[in-house]
Order: sequence, then C-alpha cells, then structure tokens
Amino acid sequence: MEEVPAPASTTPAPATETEVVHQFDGLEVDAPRVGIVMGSKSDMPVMEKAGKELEERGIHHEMRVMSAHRDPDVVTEYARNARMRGLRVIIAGAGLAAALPGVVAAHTDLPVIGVPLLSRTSVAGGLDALLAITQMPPGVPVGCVGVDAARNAAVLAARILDA
Ligand code: RP5
Repeated sequence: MEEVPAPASTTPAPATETEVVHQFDGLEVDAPRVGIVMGSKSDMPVMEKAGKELEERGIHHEMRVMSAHRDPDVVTEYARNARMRGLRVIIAGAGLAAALPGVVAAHTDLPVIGVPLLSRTSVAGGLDALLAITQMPPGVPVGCVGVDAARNAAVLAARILDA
C-alpha cells in the first residue's frame, strides 16, 4: 500500500540552540537594564545617587537628560524603544510639574519609578512634584519614592530586576 505523507506540521519546529544564540546576536551583553532619565541637568547631582547605587550592585544602566515639556519627542521615542533596547526598568526624576515619569509610562509597559525632585522654585518642599508623579490616571501606574530619594529608586529597581 502506498504510504501517505504525513501532513505538514502547523507548529514551528523547536528552535535549535544555534538559532536561539543567533536571536541574541544583536543584543549587547552589557546593554543597560535600567534607564535613568531626568528633566534637567540641574537634577543630575541627586539622580547620580541612583546611578551610583546601581553601579555598586553591578547593574548596567544609562543616564539621560530629557524633559517631558521641553523635549516631548525625545521622551516619546526613548520610552517607546526602551524595551526593545533591553531596558527592564526606568527611573525618572523630575521637579516642579513633574510630568516626565508619567509621560514615560504612557509610552512603555516597563515599570517606571518616579523620583520627585526638589528644585529651586519648588513649592511645599517638593510636594508639587510628588503629587504630579503619583496622581496618575487608572491603568498607567508610576511607582514613586520620596522627594530626592534617588538611591531608593535604584534599590527598588534592583528588587524588580530580581523578581
Ligand atoms: C523640571 O524643572 C526639572 O526636572 C527640574 O527639576 C526643574 C527645573 O529645571 P531647570 O530650570 O533647572 O532646567 O522640569
């Protein structure tokens, strides 16, 4: 009796190890896993504490200055590409009408940790930024640490990465 060929499988063959390795060819081994962004250069002295904490823990990170109000297109592009670039958590610090963490969270599903910052013209000791960061609409969460608590944001990011 003539043998009938088996129908072609609709499920793809399991990937070989070589194929898996090739899929990761484009990713740098030491690509940053945490993105630290801030609304102004003036935020750097405080936000550097987050970078220092991550460095001490051996967690690759990058630091960028971009303002939700002054550079909206840059922020949008950064947030939209973040996951594809290998980032897993974003720490976003801003003072005053601190829109940066919320705008980043609007464009990525990565966890975003906001750092409300004290600035020269802050009101109520940074409460302006703290409320701007925490009072997000349902469905677009931003985690938030204390005012100027950049180091805590890094500790939290490390815990998220280990989860
Ligand atoms: C915010 O306005 C920044 O995050 C910063 O904390 C504050 C003041 O910015 P500069 O006037 O110092 O650039 O957007």
